[in-house]
Amino acid sequence: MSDDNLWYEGIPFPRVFYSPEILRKAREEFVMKDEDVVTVTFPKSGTHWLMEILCLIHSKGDPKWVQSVPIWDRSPWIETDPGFELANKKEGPRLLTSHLPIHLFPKSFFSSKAKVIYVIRNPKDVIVSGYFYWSSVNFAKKPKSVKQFLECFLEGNVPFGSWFDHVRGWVSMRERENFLMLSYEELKRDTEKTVEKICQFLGKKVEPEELSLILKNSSFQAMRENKMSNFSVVDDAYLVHKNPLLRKGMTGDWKNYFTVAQAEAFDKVFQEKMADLPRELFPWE
Ligand code: PPS
Repeated sequence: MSDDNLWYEGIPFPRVFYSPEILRKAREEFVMKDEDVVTVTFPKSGTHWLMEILCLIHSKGDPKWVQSVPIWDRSPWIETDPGFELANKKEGPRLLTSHLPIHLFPKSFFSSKAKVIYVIRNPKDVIVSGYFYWSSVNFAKKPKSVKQFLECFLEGNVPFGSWFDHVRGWVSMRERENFLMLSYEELKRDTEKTVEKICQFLGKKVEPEELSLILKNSSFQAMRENKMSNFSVVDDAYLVHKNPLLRKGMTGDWKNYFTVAQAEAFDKVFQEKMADLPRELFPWE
């Protein structure tokens, strides 16, 4: 099992499930359809949570689908080797997923009416979540410590590259009608209101009892227990620790891992790189 990253166009990718050929095809050849709904995130920002919510909105809260089909088959990753093939085979309105930065995203999206929902999360929590995740799987280079992962993160030397570039790129889409930007923090703070916002964006009406089923079946606890969403069906060869995905599911866990000096240094870089963007885009402390 490789313990390194794959580099493509100057960006590190996990070595397992990714190839230059499919990354090129995802951008140049993937045909986005007007009815597609795509979850897009920088890793560890709440991707799987949104995927589960979208699947449950689709099934009107009925958990049968989310409990019988692996999450990556319900909403395939456009840029992975298996996901690209599966997404191409899917008929009808598709749920799709991507961690791609905007400049590597399928070109066909930009002339389509397909909808993208982009989730951002406090990057300090993304770092902590990422440190534990990449240490627990055999997909990519393993970080040695939170400190080292933080340094690599600031250099953009982590899977999918620079968080700052990823966010800047996607945030530039925020005025588009077919683009919705959400934060992990708002999903946590008021899940019900955020799910209603998603339904409105999708033009879907859900009844109150359907909404409560969506909330119940996409909760942290329900997802942790759902073998189709909690990585139980991932081959053991890829895992160092069981259940690397649903770790804590909280906001502000960075406070347990960052030193005061590290937090201050991070805030300084954040200020320098993101100063020109409205602060309200980043709803965390
Ligand atoms: S990945 O592998 O990049 O796609 O990971 P991603 O799904 O983006 O992020 C994983 C983190 O999201 C948390 N998570 C949830 N939080 C609250 N509620 C629900 N239902 C939920 N599902 C996933 C998960 O616990 C990871 O965060 P950490 O901080 O590591 O716990």
